[in-house]
Parts: sequence; C-alpha cells; structure tokens
Amino acid sequence: MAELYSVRMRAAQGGPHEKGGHHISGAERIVKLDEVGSIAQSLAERALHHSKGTADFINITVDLIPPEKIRYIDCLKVEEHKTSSISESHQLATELLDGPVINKTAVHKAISMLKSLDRSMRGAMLVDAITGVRLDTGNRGVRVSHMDSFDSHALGDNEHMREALVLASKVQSADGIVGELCWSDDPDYTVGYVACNGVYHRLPNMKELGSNIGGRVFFIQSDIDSESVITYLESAPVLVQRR
Ligand code: PML
Ligand code: MG
Ligand code: MG
Ligand code: MG
Repeated sequence: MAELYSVRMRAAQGGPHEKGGHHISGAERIVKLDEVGSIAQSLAERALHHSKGTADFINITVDLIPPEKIRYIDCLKVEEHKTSSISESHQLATELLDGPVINKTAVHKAISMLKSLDRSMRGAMLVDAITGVRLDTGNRGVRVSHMDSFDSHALGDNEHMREALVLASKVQSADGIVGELCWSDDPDYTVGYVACNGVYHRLPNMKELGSNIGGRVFFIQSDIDSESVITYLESAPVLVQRR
C-alpha cells in the first residue's frame, strides 16, 4: 500500500491561535504523497476565503503516517430530520440523545454551554454524559485530528457534512464516548447534528443564520479515563469506510 500522509491546516485572524488569534478555519486530509501538494494548496485557499473572515495566520503541517498505525472504522449511518424552528431542533436533539447512557440534564447543559460561547473554540467540550459537568480543562477544547475517509467523495458534495461525518465517526468510535452535539460556528451554516448509537442525525435550524456561535460537545461516560480518550481523538490516525 502507498504511504499515507496527514495534511492539516489551521488558520486564525489576529495572529496564531496560541497568541490569542481568533480561529477561522481548520481542515485536514490523509492522502498519498502525490496529492500532498494540491491538498495543501486547496486547504490554504480555503483559509483565505472563509465566511468567518480572512486569515492572517495559516499553519499547514504534513507528516507521514506509519501504515500499521492506521485504524479503519465504519462511517455512521445518516438520518435526515425536518424541523421548523430552533427550539424544535434543540428539543429533537435532546430527545435523540436522551437514553440510558446520556441524561437529559446533561444535554440541556451542553446546549446552553454552546449557546453561551463568546468566541469560536477550535476544539470540542468534553462533558460527563450523566451530570453534564465539563471535564476538559482550559479553553482549548479537544481537537479531533488525524482522520479522513477512504473515498471522501462518496460521502457527498457538501463539504461541511462530509468533514463533520468523518469527524463524528471517529469521535463515536472512541471507547467511552456515547454522543455528540454540534452546530457550526460558520455564520452562513445553520445545519447541525447529534451523533449517538451509530447514527448521525442531521438537524436543520440549530442556530440563527448570521450567528458565529457554534461548536461541539462530546458526551463521555463518567467511569472512563478522559486523558486516553483525548489522546485517541487528537492523534490516532483513522480512516473511515462506508459500510
Ligand atoms: C462545522 O462546520 O464545523 C460543523 C458542520 C456541521 C455539519 C452538519 C451537516 O451538514 O451535516
Ligand atoms: Mg435518560
Ligand atoms: Mg464510542
Ligand atoms: Mg467551521
């Protein structure tokens, strides 16, 4: 098998993220050597033409992935839902997540944490699935990385959805993670999703059009060591395959 490379882009405005810059965009792929150049270029273009503003800091990292390190996982099944308001969507998101391993109270807390973010978080919040207590420390959030799909285009033409589906599939594959809630921080994108029990539930109207408040919450079982989950999510190379 040809050697694979992880190509990752992160972009900010007002300087690098680590110097207080405002997060604009992040994206990544896992590709063969001969695709590294063109993918790096398209990721840079994307950072320069983003609805959240123009980046003045772009970091592109490329590294070789040893083939034996790659884990192959199944893509979540997609279910589309229809709603007519934000409150209806949030209510449906809550009902879909609520069950024996995720408590309604935890979902309510997660929704209000997402709504009250005052700046874009590059990473996700890690929340106890029963109590709703936030477990990640600092403001950085958990940054899911090192994933792609085998055949990205088979997942559809909607880039937001394709990337979210790959990320959500990796997140649900982590032992101890039992659910996810997400809506975008892109002002022109109001579709979000919840993931649980092997399903990616797409939900329209997750926020007001024009709002740049969005992000992700991962629900984790109380008895799980969150550090090992974070290590898996941030650095284990994963390729998602369609079932
Ligand atoms: C993001 O832009 O970071 C989140 C995108 C959510 C995609 C939801 C969908 O269209 O399925
Ligand atoms: Mg319950
Ligand atoms: Mg899991
Ligand atoms: Mg975005």
